[in-house]
Amino acid sequence: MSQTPFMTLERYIIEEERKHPGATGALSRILSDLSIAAKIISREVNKAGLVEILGFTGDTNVHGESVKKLDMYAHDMIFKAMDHGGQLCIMASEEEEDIIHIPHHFTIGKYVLLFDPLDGSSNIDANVNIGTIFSIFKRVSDGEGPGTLEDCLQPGMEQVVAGYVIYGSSTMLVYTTGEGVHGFTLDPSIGEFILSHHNIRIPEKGKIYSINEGNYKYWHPGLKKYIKWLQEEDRKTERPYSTRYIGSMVADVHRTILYGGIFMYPADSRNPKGKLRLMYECNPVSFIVEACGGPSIVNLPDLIIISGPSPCLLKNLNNI
Ligand code: AHM
Ligand code: MG
Repeated sequence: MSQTPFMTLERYIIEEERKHPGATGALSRILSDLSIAAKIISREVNKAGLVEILGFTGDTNVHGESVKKLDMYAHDMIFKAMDHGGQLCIMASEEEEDIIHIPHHFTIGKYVLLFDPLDGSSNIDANVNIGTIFSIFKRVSDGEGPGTLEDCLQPGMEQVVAGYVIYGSSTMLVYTTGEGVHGFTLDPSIGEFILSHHNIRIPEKGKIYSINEGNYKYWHPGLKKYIKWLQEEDRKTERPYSTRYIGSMVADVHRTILYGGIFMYPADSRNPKGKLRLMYECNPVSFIVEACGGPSIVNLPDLIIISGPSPCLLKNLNNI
């Protein structure tokens, strides 16, 4: 019999809260509501192969009703799960241009939620991993009324919680409050997230690099040199590295955290502003990576994540 204590996400966050006597329980309630949205999205993602039969096409159905795409469904589901918990004053989503107010008949809280409902959504039809990313801040605007744009546009350093849900061979919720990163795997038979990865630490060294090499032609010459260097043979520095690129940031980052290595999404001459969004993608992922021991450099518009302190790699990166 395994000696590992059986711990659900709900129980884990309650026990964590007990360690902080001043805690109000607000963050626990937010995480708990988010986990409900994650379970519902996971259920629908698992049915994505039945898209023609069950909907989520983005087209109009035979009754003339428009059928939502899965990413819009995920957006709506998170909003519905979070709008009435009484802990949030404002939300913002990658799927909506404007900030999202809490309906006036619900209690307004002290926290701000930013989310990317379904990251990597171009992978849905191919049954490849996708994910939900979230980031929580304390409100900075005065009063107890609705939150403002100022609440949403806070620097990444002000995040109090960040996490992601990866919908893959199993569904996993990973989060941090800045003290340790913990992963919970969904057991669909009982509908609970169970603690499966306690205190994840990024390995000191990995052997995988992850970047969209189709953009090679447009890269900065320094970056081209660095990637070529990773591909060269050298026993001392355990090169060449292998390459893995899924094209779903949550999945690529999740692998980098577990196996080590490098993940990058740099800007290039064709896309000088880069692709990843600071508030919905780079900030939360960087908070998580740093909480599990890896440097994550958001040197806008680039995102670079490297496993453990590796002076050799850092030296080379500095030469870019
Ligand atoms: P999305 O939010 O529209 O899904 O785009 C973000 C995704 C990331 O998950 C991933 O790292 C990147 O886009 C992949 O882009 P590309 O296909 O250009 O490599
Ligand atoms: Mg995204």
